[in-house]
Amino acid sequence: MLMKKPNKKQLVEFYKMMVRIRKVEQKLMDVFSAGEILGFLHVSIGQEAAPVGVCAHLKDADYISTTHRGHGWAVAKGIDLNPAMAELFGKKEGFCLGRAGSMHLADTAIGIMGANGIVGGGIPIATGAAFAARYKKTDQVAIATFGEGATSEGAFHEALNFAAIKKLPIVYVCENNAWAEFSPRSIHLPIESVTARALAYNIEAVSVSNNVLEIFDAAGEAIQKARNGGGPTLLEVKSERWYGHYVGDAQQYRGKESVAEAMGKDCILDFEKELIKDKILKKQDIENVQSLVDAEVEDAVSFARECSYPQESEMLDGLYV
Ligand SMILES: Cc1ncc(C[n+]2csc(CCOP(=O)(O)OP(=O)(O)O)c2C)c(N)n1
Repeated sequence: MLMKKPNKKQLVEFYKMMVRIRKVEQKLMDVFSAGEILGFLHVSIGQEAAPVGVCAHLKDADYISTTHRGHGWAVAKGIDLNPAMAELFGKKEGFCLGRAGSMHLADTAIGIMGANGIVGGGIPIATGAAFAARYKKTDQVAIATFGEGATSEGAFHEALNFAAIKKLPIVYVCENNAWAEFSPRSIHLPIESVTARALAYNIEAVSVSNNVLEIFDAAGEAIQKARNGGGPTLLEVKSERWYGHYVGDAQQYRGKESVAEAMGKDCILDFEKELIKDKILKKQDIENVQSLVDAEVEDAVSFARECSYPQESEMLDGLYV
């Protein structure tokens, strides 16, 4: 099955979405460091291509489960930046009334079932959503996103086994960024690529580089196959983690060369160069996109700042037991 190539309008949209994710997270790093956001924050700077290439094929009704490093996926799935930012700031006007924050950010109205602080925790949730879609005979698909570290969790193996047996409409997207918390891949994974793990469950697996167009093609095929009843696929993206595990982690355990090497691989800059070379965008268009997105992000932060914190008297609202 050959994927239709994205048209000019789509290419510009991909670029804008990647820039939006980058700028949202750069801003988050600033406001977090200034103490405006509490808790932990994990950014995916350097990994923007995967959510954009995959979510370009999704409808609002399709499901995704994300991880502690999931802002990019929520943005690419179409989350409204204002209530999302309010949620990250812990404010009442946030999607989850300020109770979820970064690690549980959700918007179920557009299929974002939530980020997850439990490594591998979102994988069975997305698999359950895919099972529900199959049971109800809808044409929805589910996407489970996770890092390579999560593929050593039992939940990953149980979910893949179940999805393969039931031929569920799901795509497992592993962002293999070579680090799991403070551990390099070489000490926690006996293989370089996680595709072998899917093949053990008779699940087709594809590995692509951190290039939005390659990801768009591979994801398109996998999603179309899932919608047509062809069952699950595992898509591995070889991506780069630029910053520490969380914002504030100085990466003392990681050599400077490794950080410089990762930062030397910029999926946004690479795409920008391609778009200029192919005369899709001019330097001026790039600047326009950048300032437009800057304004969107500033608006979202101003909105969040003006929102209110939940009151102590509301603390038990929404508790069922
Ligand atoms: C079940 C569980 N074990 C351990 C942790 C602590 N922890 C948080 S993130 C992380 C590493 C995850 O690595 P990976 O899945 O590769 O995702 P990445 O951080 O690279 O995006 C670990 C061990 C946790 N949150 N949950």
